[in-house]
Amino acid sequence: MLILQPIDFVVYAWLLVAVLSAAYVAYDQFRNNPEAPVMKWGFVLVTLYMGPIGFLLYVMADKEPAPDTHAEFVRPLWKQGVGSTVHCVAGDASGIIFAAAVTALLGFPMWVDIIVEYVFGFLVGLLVFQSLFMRDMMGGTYAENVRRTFLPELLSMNMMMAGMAPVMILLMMGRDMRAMWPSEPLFWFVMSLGVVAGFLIAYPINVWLVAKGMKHGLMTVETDASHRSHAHPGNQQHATHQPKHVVVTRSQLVALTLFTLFALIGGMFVPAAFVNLSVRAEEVRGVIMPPGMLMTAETPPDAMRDMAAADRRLVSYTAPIGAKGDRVLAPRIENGIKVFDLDASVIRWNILPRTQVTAYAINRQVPGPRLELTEGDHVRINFTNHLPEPATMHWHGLVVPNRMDGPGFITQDPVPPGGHYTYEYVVQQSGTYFYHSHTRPDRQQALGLYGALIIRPRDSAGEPKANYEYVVQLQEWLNRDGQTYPAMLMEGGLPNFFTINGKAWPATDTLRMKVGETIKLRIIGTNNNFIHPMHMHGGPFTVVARDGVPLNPVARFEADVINVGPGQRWDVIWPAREPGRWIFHCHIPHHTLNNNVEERGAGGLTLLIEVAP
Ligand SMILES: [Cu+2]
Repeated sequence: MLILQPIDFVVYAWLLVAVLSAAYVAYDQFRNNPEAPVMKWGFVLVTLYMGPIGFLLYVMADKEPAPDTHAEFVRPLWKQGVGSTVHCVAGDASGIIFAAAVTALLGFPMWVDIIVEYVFGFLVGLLVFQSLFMRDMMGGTYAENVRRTFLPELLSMNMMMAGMAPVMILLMMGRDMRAMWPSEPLFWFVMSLGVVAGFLIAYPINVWLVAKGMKHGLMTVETDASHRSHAHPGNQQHATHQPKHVVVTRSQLVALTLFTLFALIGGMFVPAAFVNLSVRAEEVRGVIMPPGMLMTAETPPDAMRDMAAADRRLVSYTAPIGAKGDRVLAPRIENGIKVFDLDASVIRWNILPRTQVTAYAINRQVPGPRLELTEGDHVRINFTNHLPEPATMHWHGLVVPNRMDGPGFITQDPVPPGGHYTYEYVVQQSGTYFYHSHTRPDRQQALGLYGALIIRPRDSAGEPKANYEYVVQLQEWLNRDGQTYPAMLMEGGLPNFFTINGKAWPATDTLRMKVGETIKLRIIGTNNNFIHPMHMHGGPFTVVARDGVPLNPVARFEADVINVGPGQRWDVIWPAREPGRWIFHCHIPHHTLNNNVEERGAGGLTLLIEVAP
């Protein structure tokens, strides 16, 4: 049992208490309490559904406090109302919960679920719990009991569903849609909360029905041997056969029926204004949405899956805290072809010593491995997809045969989970490039599917030289409460962590050089959302290439800020002029914080260059 959300502690505790409470109530009812069998079963089921609340109701309203005091103890009207509601909830909720589980598994849209749940709850309540069980006590034929209990059952069920439906709909289709799927404990917790709401809403009308003799509350089974098998209503005044002074008028019943129908329709259909009831449980099973995402009645399930957290239950590897991405991947040479194997999977990755993200990674690192190539190379890249969704790889900026280009559904079928695709081409260019997923890149690239392609020219004579070289890959992350969502520049999707080569300051690399030496930074906009104005302290750099293409000597220019847009690459050469600690950082200050916290003077997109004299 993996704890994915703080609520999970509550869920597991609640379900455990519910099972233990129900076990106790079952033991005590059948062992000690002189209650009618139908009510014994009712309390056991209701305690299973309502956990500690069911246990509380049992002890306060039905459990005999001392021998031979049951009839007296259960006489007050409020307790009789509890008994009547328990009876109703036991039948109706059993039907509703069963129908909810089955309709979810059968793949019906949510609006069909709700209607099936009502019908099923009503039928189980009427045909099983009211008519069948009560016949034993009230006598008469089954048909007579169905007729007699139809109206009270209808009124009670309407109120029950009026309370249960909005709670189920709004919580099942809220942020954490694990609640949509019956194999998730959260589903049962939400059902539980729905039953509690239904119980509260249905309680007043049950009190009235009991007071008017139209329903039964608690009963005491007489200990006198001659009456042993007969149950009697705890409150004799509220027997089935109405005493003469209790008058229920036709207009009261019509008004009540209309009122409960109105409440029912409101409870079932008002939530439709807020959530998309055409969603089927299997389309969104297990997804957890970022806090603050706008979800309306029009939000399609595809959009929900797109923005959902990477599923931590699918993590196949946890990288060591100090692991680094962008490792150079050595090729196999087969018949003169450079062969690389790229494997995408879900991993846990530290962007800071204390901060882990759930990442879509290539070869278990973020960024993915660096492919160092030379102009003219014939390369073959075997891509294997171990992600839970289809993916493809795109070679950003390279001239390749169209079917090697990678946009999913456009040049190729996306590689399904567990599938493979072989990309093969001759490298015709040189410079700074990168690769990234081109199937749902808004999601997959944001979760980490990218890596550098560094291509040397066949003839490097004309290339501007530097003493050192360093690749800078930018990334934005949305990581909250242990969940990693794909960062998107929209409501609920804004990033709170930022990384250079998979690490946030102060975990980013420290570069070391001496005064008079130069370093070439190959800056890559591997991020999805922001244009990052990358700024160098300690004097300007010279921009020598853009998007992999060298600038003519006359076109090179000096600057100390370069705007790096998503997908853009800049090669810059910086001379170390003065000794000391010089930083290279994004000039949007929020991007140099870690979840809005400054650590050791910065955060996020900050790199330190230590220059020795
Ligand atoms: Cu920035």
